[in-house]
Amino acid sequence: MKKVSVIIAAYNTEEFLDECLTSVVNQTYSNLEVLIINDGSLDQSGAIINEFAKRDKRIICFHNDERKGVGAARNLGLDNATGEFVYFIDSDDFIALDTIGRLVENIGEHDMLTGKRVRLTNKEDSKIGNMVEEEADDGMIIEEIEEKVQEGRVRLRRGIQRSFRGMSILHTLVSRDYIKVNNLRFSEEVDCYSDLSFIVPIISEMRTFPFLTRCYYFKRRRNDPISNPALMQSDREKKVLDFLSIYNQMKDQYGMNQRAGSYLDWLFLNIYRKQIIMLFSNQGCIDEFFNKVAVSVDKIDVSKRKKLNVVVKRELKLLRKRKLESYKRLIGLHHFARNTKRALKSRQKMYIYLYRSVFMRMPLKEKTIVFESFLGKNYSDSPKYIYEYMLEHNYDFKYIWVFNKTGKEIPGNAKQVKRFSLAYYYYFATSKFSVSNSRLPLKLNKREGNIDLQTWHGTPLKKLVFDMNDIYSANPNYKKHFFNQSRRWDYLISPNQYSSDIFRSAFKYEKEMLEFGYPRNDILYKKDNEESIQNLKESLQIPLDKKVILYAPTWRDDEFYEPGKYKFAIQMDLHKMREQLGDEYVVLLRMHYFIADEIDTDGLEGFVYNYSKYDDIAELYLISDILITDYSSVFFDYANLKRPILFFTYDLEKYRDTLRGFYIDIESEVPGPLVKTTDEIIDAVTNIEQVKTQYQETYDRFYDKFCGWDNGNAAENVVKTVFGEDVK
Ligand code: C2G
Repeated sequence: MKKVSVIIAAYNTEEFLDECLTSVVNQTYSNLEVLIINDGSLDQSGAIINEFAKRDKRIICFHNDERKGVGAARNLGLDNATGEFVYFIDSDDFIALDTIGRLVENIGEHDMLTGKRVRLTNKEDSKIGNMVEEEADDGMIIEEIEEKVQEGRVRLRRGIQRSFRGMSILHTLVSRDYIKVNNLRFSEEVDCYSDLSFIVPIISEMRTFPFLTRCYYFKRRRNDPISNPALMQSDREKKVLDFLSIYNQMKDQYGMNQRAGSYLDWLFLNIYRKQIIMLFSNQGCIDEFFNKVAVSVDKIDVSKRKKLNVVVKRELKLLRKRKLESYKRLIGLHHFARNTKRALKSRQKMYIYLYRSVFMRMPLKEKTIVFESFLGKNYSDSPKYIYEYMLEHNYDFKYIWVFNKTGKEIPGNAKQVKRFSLAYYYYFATSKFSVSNSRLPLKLNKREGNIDLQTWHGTPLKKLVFDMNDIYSANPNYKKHFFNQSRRWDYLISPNQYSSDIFRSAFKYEKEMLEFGYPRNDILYKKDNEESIQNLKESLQIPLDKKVILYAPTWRDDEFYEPGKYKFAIQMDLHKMREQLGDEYVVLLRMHYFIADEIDTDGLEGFVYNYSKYDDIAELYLISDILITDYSSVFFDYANLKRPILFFTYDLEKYRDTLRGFYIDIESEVPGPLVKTTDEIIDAVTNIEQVKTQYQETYDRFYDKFCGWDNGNAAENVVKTVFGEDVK
């Protein structure tokens, strides 16, 4: 049984190491030596590696005190490897259980053998766990059946066109003799593309690159390029500089070899189109980089690249002739042409084009404010109360409200614009102020002079953005986008000290925090009286002789049709509740604004009222005698009313432990019982006075911690701070 040296360089990958190392030590092929190089990690990676090493003698660890780079780390692994074969895996990836075994069995006389690298988005990770096992079992059965035709399953990929282009040293079993004879090493001068110095000599040597089907390596797409970027998520400048340096070096050394030369040129042109042009047109670093790029362009064999696009051809020519000014003009022209072409593709693209090239150049209107709440879904939340305070106090501003459906009946004479209409872009480009309770789309840019007031939309229970672990989020770009979008906030409203602390860490927010409580909760202090409540009940057509239970749950990250459209099925038996509570109570249903499912209330008329589409939940709080919720931030607001709250947490374990993680201990800190069944709900409602007494102390503590800043004046304080007292 031949020994395989598995080489793993690790730098700050504590979240993923366990999965990576588990997949290696549990390989069905056991004759391994696992060389792990902890390259000066600042997190718990070192400890995790040591833990594994304690349990498995095949693991050999190296700890660098300081980061030396992935090239040096892998070379250290190579220097210490003793196996017949070497296999590289990244510390944030993982492999199927039979991967190494199948590579060894099938490598035959070849010097190397590779298999399929599957790219994962974070969402898929949980599913893949099962798939790896299934694939492995399946793989082994087929192995037995196909033993005789094994050789046939090694496909030879021929020709540079298909084989070398996506080549990576990851997931490739290489004979160590071959590495020694050819003196293959990783570059230690660059961070990105350090494996080119390993790969290019191979390409110059080999005609074909053997590939084994059904042999899997899972490559993770990391989702936190801000606090913990993967190497290839480094900034574009660094990537380009590293590339140019290693490209030049390789081209000088191996350029005369036809295969290696052509591979390097192909790679250069790819990076030129995808990275360098972007660097020049978006970041405008032409002066700085022009000569460096030109030196590399000199090394390209253009005569061999017949299919080259005319535009790129012309650009390369100017680079070769060192005509900086003409090159700049050409890049500008191409940038313009590209944008115009894009603009003509759809109405939205045209609007964005006009937004960028016309509206953003118009003067900024000092006295205009754009308001938006819950992505244009309704007229509600803190933006509503800030707006109404300004109206009532005669502030001298022009107001714009963004809605998905315009024509809403709202006080004042605000102009209503449809979200993503031409007017929307116009007003966002030309208004000095914006007030919103969630992020603005990435395509809206901030201008000099713009002031953004971010109200946010709740005290966090569920972990947010940079406090969320890396694994369960819907979109791998979520953290990066969030970071960029939140850089434009100038003021952020915080409802309590607890939230201020979390916003600082979870949003990496460093600017001014407005610590006055939530404007959206002012109404809970100003209108908590019989008359207002009665009026509201009448306008909502709720029977005046019944008490009201409000059920307002949140959404589940893992149950969706598409981003922003989530599923929800009510888990309480409303018919049973009607039987047992119907004489005294009615139920208001209020789904989260992400929920797309229509709730079926057939046969429950007169008992269940669905107010999921109602604008402002604060008004529903006011008329409710009991709130039932789950992990939604609504209970932090509702607690201002000091009325009873039940937590219907039938899926607590999954929600807390798998999906999100909480900031507080829900079992001991929340001001009401956690109930899991309809019977428990009915029981708690029937004995609500007892529940109140039982939770009095917890409630008081909770109120002090989370509601202490709310007193009915938040809107006033916020408005005076941000807009001064500029009244008509
Ligand atoms: N909301 C509502 N109806 C619901 C749930 C929520 O109107 N059934 C409103 C409330 O104003 C609530 C806000 O939407 O405070 C945020 O809802 P959450 O359920 O807390 O969930 P999410 O939108 O993920 O925001 O820091 C807070 C977090 O960001 C939570």
